[in-house]
Amino acid sequence: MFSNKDRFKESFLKRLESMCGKGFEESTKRDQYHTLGNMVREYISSKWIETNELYRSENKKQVYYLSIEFLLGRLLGQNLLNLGIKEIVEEGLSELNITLSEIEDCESDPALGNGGLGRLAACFLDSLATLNLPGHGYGIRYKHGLFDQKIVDGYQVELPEQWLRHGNVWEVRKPDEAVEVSFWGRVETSCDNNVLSFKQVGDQKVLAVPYDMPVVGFHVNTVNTLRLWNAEPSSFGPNHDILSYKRETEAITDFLYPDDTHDEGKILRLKQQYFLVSSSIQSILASYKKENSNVRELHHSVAIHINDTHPALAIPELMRILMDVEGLTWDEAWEITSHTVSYTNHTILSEALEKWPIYLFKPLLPRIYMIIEEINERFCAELWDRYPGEWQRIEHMAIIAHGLVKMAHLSIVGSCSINGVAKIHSDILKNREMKPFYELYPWKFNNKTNGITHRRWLLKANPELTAIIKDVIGDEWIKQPEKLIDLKRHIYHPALKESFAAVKRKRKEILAKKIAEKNGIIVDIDSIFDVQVKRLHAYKRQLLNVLHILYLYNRIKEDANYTITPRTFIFGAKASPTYYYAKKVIKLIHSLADKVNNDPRVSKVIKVVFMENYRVSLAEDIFPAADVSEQISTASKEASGTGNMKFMMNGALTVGTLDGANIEIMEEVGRDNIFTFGLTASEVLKYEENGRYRSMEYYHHDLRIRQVVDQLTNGFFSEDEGEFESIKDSLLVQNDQYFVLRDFASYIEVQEKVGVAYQNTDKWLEQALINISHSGFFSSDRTIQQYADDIWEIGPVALKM
Ligand code: GL4
Repeated sequence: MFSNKDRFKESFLKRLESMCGKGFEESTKRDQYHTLGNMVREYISSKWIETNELYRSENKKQVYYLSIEFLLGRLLGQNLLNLGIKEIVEEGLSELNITLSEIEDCESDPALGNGGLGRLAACFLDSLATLNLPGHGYGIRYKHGLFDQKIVDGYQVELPEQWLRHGNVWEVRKPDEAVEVSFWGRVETSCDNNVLSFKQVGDQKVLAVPYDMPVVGFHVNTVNTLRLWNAEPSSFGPNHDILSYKRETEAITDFLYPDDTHDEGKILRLKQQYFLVSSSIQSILASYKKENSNVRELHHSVAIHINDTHPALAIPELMRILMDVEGLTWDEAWEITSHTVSYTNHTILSEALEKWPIYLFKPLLPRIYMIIEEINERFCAELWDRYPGEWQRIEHMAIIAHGLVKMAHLSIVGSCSINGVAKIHSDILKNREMKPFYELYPWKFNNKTNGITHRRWLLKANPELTAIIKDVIGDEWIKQPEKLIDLKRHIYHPALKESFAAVKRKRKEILAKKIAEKNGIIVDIDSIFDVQVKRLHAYKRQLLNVLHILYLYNRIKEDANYTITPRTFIFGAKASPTYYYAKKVIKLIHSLADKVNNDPRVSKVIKVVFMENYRVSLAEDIFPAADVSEQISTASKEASGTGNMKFMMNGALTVGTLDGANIEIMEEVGRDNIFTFGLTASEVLKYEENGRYRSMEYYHHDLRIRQVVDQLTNGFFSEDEGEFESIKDSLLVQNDQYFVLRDFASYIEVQEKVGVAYQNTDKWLEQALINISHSGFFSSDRTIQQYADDIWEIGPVALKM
């Protein structure tokens, strides 16, 4: 049905009639989306089945990537691209007078993740399949993904996200593979022939039903699986109060928690975590046992990766099944578990380190708690042998201490590998945050710098740029992204610069049109599109950006001769619904936008735009249109960042601190092709240690700072004067935890350089092209190959094309 455009058109029209019961003329765009989606899914099925059969027959090692979030984004366009049938479909549709993008816009944008951590998991799935690696995702099928953001009078309002409202063409429900997950109850211990056995009794059972989604590799036959679990009442549920049992059960997979940088100390969140882990481990073992008789060999055939600590209960759960179900001894089970599980740490922010109070944990998961207690006792005994008398060290490293279960410690002790997500982050883990663990297990620690899939973030999001690159260096780079470096030889060719400038301009026009439609703001295509899109968080310092704009406003107002390269400042960010400060910053951005955009003189040279409901599909419109990428976190706080890579790949220049992967971007492109500023990570960490930073001094000594900080509360904004007082307090009363004022002068200075640099169009274009040439390193194909080689020890298993 996809062999040529005529066959496609014919099947499409036939299918539309049979599926929707109407002819093409009466059909809606959604009917057309459903028809095409179903055709594509069907086309995928045979490859999907073959891949699974091949994995079974080859019986090579496979990896299972457990993640509480998969921020997938829309799948139709990506699947068409990866299957190599996008052009045929486009041609066929155009003869029916429809465009693919109109149809794509009918697909909901599954937001089963918060931000970087969840999006990374989605990029990894794409790379695993493309590299023909046997690797599958396990996650949760949240009924409602991350909330939809509405802005009302400058304030964020959250609406429930409804991605399943019109069904999901990509998923296949597999009720036959459902498993039961136990909560509550108590553990009964019995002793037979000196062998202890444990049984959870009086527990409440929840049914976990898998929904499988195909993960299509790019131009290969591999189709891996993303298995998302749905919680449903079990037929072994209670026989009284059925309604509340049903409600409680279904609540487990109702909502995604809307924050990833906060430890959410709620019992429902712990239920979600165990639900994911228990169902996944049961499913992994069932599929292993189909082909293998000896569970003692599990770690030779299976790698289980935990994406941050949210799935850390995989460790005690695997122990439980190996001992209580398979009958292994503790030592046997531990040997297998600790060689099967590997762990990625994604943040050093202390508020994100998960710690569960025992009083919540133990009643909900009594057998799991027992196992963790035993792991802890044995671990502490080991420490005691190694560090006799060092009570403090042992207390600090223990898995259970002060009434809390520390998930990061459990993850380190029970894994064979612990990695950070950028060089500097991995170094901070080794030398500071997790130093005692590094001293104990130096071989476990390693770095895997994050990556992004260039198939979504370049090929799909920016087909215009893709075409230019292909014209100049062919298409080998698509399979081997490091070959993008071949572009570098051509950056001085006027023709390349011209065509890149034309594409950038075109994409800026497209974005400007959206901004005009959605925000009613007319922006200047010739201005610098300066973009900060990411979750709203104090450490990411959207406030620094805002204060700089306010400073520019003041300069323009005060000095009639002040000249500046015109700029459009574009923001996109969701704030966690309970994060008061973050929501205030969103309001502040809107108030600033009102001031700037409505001032006749200022708005001639700068504009401020906040794009509502930032999400994957919107990101695909934003990155290709950006000139400047704002990566301005307080050094040491952003573990890696991945937006930075998406901007670079689309030819934006970075304004950034020496934080996360910005450092590696600088190493790739060279100091001259990135704008860095601010404190270094070690300077920040030193300040934090010695407590010598006084934000008040910067406020008093720098008039520019005093003016913008005072404007937060002196009636400059038309709001009530108390509106932004808490923001001012964070800077002065709370001594500016994220060093906004400390980095302010340096930020102004580097931004001036950006303005000047943009005037030299030729050089700017060369620099943008240098960024693109070096972006191959940041493909998630490179990252995944490193995980496969160094951590999982898996190799490709490929069907012939
Ligand atoms: C994050 C980091 O904050 C971010 O820097 C990183 O790029 C991402 C993926 O590794 O993980 N950690 C958490 S928590 N959320 C993130 O986005």
